Amino acid sequence: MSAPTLLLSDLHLPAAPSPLRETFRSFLRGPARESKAVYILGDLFEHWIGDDLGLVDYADEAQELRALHNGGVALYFMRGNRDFLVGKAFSAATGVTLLPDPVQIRLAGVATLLSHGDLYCTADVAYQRWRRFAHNRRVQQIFLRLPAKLRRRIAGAARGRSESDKQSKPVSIMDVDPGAIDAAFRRYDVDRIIHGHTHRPDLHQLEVDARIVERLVLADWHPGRCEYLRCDEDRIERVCLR
Ligand code: LP5
Ligand code: MN
Repeated sequence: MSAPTLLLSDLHLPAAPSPLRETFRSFLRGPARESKAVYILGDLFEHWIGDDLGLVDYADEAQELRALHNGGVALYFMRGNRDFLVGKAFSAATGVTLLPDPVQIRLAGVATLLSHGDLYCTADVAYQRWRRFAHNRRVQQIFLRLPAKLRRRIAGAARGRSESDKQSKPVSIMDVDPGAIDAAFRRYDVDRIIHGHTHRPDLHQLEVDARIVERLVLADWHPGRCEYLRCDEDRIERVCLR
């Protein structure tokens, strides 16, 4: 039997030392080493405000990823809404291939669409407006040229604002929009979508144009629940690290 493919997202690893970071590194030294490919579907980091700073703050993880890549495991990273500024220097340092969002692959014999997931939260209009601004190339270039201290201050302000805004948003708008998901199934003609972001791990079966399709939501990590998805040729399972 061939080695499995592993998927994970929403670890939100802080820049300070933490048990979550240790768990991720032991994942890279353990199960990941026995796999053929690892897909990280965004929000690996609490936030990423430039490869120059991130590669220093997360030097240990970068080194472990590089060792895994050198050992022959294919590594893929899709940017999330916290780490959309991960760039080419990260890829060069770690050997990780950066993926567009969404991307189609064949996984466990099924035509699958991988996404971070925030794209499909279309009812969260304030977020989508922020997303368009923050994904603007020119805005990103200007931000990345700012001094480190100012970038950290802006990121802190954005995180603070996000946390306070979320308190007053209806929970439903922070989930994916059913219409946006249906449209993605049709547009990409896939039978399964795997995404993270919403922190609502689940498996949904739905009908699109008389086809039964699946939406699999990855779990976010927190102390006590750190899990990844293991995909073999004929089955998919969630595996808990601790
Ligand atoms: O991340 P999370 O889970 O808290 O909530 C998300 C949405 N929020 C975000 C914002 C990020 O957390 C901020 C990350 C900072 C990264 C560093 C980059 C710094 C700027 C770079 C510019 C190129 O993604 C949240 C969703 C929620 O998911 C569920 O889907 O609701 O959306 C919001 O909260 C958006 C707010 O409603 C509006 C925007 C707040 C930002 C205000 C900017 C402040 C100063 C910035 C100056 C450039
Ligand atoms: Mn996210």
